[in-house]
Amino acid sequence: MYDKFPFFNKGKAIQNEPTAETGKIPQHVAIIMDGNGRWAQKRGLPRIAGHREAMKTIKRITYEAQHLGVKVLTLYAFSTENWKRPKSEVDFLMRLPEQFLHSYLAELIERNVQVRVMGDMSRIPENTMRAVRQAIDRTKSNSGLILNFALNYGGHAEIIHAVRTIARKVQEKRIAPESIDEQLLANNLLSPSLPDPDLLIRTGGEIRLSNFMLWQLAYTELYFTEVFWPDFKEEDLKSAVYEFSRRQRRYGGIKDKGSENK
Ligand code: V0D
Repeated sequence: MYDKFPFFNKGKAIQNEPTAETGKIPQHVAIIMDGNGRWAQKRGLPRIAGHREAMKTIKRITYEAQHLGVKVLTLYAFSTENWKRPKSEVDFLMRLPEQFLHSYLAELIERNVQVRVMGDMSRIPENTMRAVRQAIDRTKSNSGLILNFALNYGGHAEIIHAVRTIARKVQEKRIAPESIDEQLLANNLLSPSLPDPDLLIRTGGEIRLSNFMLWQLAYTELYFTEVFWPDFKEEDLKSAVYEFSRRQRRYGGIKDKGSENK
């Protein structure tokens, strides 16, 4: 690994090492954590064993991202489509936020991580919400990495929600239709205060976005890997970040992001 990717030379500063300052480390990494059920089935375990293992990966990857200088990590934990799964699996999944926070919140606080959530919270069970709200509250003034969980999240639903909010303001004549632009729409999404993801990682071998952050991913570098999420290691995150920095370097000075189609 260190031979293939000299940037990550066991912390030794070498030329061209990507840093948060030179812009080669993605500020915002979003991850579709896929392959948990298949990871378990491959081992003859129930799917839920994969979800449990997935939480350990979240913890490890959060700290590695922080170590690399990533500022925001958004994780797709539950999509609006996931309600179609068997009730027993949905019930199990809904207990994971509580379990995750019970196991790791103290350590996240110690490491100055700020927990956030984006999605439609109206269908999330009350005890789950209580744990989530407490985590958000207890980490809200932390200044380290933002760990943003997409929970009951859907990209279409997010855009529809933004459009409704804007339509209401137009109806009330508080804004003119002509003043609706990209910035205004972005400001009404569920991630108004976050930069767009620089890098999207999808584990588990599927090569699609599955309704994740459709607006925000317009210019994001996409990275797909066959590795199942429970098997995704610190080295795999480094590989993705290395690939990102390589693509950025090739673009360097020629184009900036978003200029291709303008
Ligand atoms: C299962 C892989 C952490 C994806 C990761 C309810 C599917 C493990 C959380 C979590 C899930 C959410 C909010 C929060 C703290 C933790 C989580 C769900 C599923 C869906 F504030 N893992 N995790 N939430 N899985």
